[in-house]
Amino acid sequence: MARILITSALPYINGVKHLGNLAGSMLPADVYARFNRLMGHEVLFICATDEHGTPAELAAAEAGQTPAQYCDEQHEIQKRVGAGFSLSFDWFGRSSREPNRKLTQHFADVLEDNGLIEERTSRQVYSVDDKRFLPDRYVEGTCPNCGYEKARGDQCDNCGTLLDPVDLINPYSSVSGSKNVEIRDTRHLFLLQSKLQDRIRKWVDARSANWPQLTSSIAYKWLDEGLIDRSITRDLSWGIPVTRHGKTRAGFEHKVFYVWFDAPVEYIGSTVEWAEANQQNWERWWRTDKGADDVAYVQFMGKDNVAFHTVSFPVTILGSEEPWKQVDRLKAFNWLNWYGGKFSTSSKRGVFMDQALELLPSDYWRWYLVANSPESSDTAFTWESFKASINSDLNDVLGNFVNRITKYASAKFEGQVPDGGTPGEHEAWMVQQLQERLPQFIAHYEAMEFRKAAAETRAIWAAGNEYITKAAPWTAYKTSVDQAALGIRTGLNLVALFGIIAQPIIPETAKKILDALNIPEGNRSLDPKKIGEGGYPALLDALPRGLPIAVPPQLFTKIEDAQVAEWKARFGGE
Ligand code: B3M
Ligand code: ZN
Repeated sequence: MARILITSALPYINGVKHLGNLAGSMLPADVYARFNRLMGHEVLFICATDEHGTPAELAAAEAGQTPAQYCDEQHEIQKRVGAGFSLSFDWFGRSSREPNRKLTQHFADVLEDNGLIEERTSRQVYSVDDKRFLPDRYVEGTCPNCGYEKARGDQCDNCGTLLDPVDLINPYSSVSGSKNVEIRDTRHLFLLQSKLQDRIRKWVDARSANWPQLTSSIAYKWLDEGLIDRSITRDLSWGIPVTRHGKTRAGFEHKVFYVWFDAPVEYIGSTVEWAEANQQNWERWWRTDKGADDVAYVQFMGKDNVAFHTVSFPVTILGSEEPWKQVDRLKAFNWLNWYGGKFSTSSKRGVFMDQALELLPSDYWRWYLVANSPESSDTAFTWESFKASINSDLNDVLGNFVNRITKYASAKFEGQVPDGGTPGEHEAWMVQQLQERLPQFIAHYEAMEFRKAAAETRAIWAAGNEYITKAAPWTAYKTSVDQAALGIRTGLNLVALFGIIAQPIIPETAKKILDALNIPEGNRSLDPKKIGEGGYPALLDALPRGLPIAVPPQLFTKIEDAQVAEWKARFGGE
């Protein structure tokens, strides 16, 4: 049994996330956590809301709330929506809580002790009309790289370049719109990343063999460009106060740590929250001197977050010279687009997580988003492919099979797993299919190839359909009840297996199936040993004869053209 620590990129607090955000970090992380639990491993799955920084302040101001009120409310909303999608976090924390504050201040202290932080005077955009400095998104203007006119101070949304607000052309305040801005001097803490350039490269070299191409190419692009010292404090009031050895740092009374400095620390902070709430030990997951050296740590995120996790956060961790657990495998995702373009809150393009749950059960979305995961390239959500995938994969291939077999068992075999019959060539064929496909299914998950894992899941369901067509118990019943019993018994065993392998992606449906078959909680995992060696008895004859079974409640309903037309009008299409 392995110990696996899984973190998803922390959803930012400023509003409910869209399906693209879900598909690119939280959902695959959840599927991977569920898969590993299915294999009997010890899993700790951690997430949190990322609550600091200018976007939170701006969103709170727009909502007419203080940042603290706004974050309290939005955290609850995101937590509820995450639960609605069956995201099985062991803990969903908040970067604004005490553990993250303490840890972040601790890292700043040790980094400074190690000569990696220094105070510097830097030039910042100052708004004369707003009487304040304008960090990050508080200032907008024209991107010096691509000419996009609404680039934010910290990053251009058009070309993706990370920016320094003073580099913007024609800057203006996003608080008031005022163009009456000037560049003034202000003191900030700088993390001397350039000093760790060689160490970070060696660290990446040692790990990148375990990383998908997308991850390592981004890491090397950053290293090749050269690491520059960066400011890790901001002129803001909402955030983690800047201290030195426990006391407010002189001259930094109105400053806080930069959100990207504290956000990754919350992976640890959230684990501390979990440990405190559950009388657990967080150090055995995070301190290699306290048992964490046998943990496999896997991170999930969209491609825009990769540089922060392969370069910036490692600077914090390695620079601390403390025995922190570091990431082993990092799975990054491309974009899920909405038809040809981007999801957009302002122009009501695309479905957001809360809206999705109002339309259909979470498993429909989970299935589609995993089966079409933006793994090797950007992909597009379309209602047409969504409908096709749900109606075919879930309704026809899985739902109908489960329904047909359980109904027939209820009607003809007193709602029990029937006895009788001798396995023959059809059963042998099915065993062979499973012996071929189940190891593939496991291998795809272990490689974190989610599309392939979903395709293999479907292929196993489809093979079951083919088996039942060959065995045709309904026809056999007319001449031999024993022969029919064999087909239905094998079919019921397939239903159970289908439910078991469906758990990572469609957990609600899987539960309905396994509950209907009275499979005890302890028997819902997958044992790789049984696959290779067990043959027919282990794979297709595991349910006790006479076990009472029920017809599960209807698993899926087909999506109609009329619904697609309505949703297209409401959420946008091509
Ligand atoms: N909150 C994701 C984003 O808003 C960011 C991830 C933090 S992970 C430590 O782009
Ligand atoms: Zn740009």
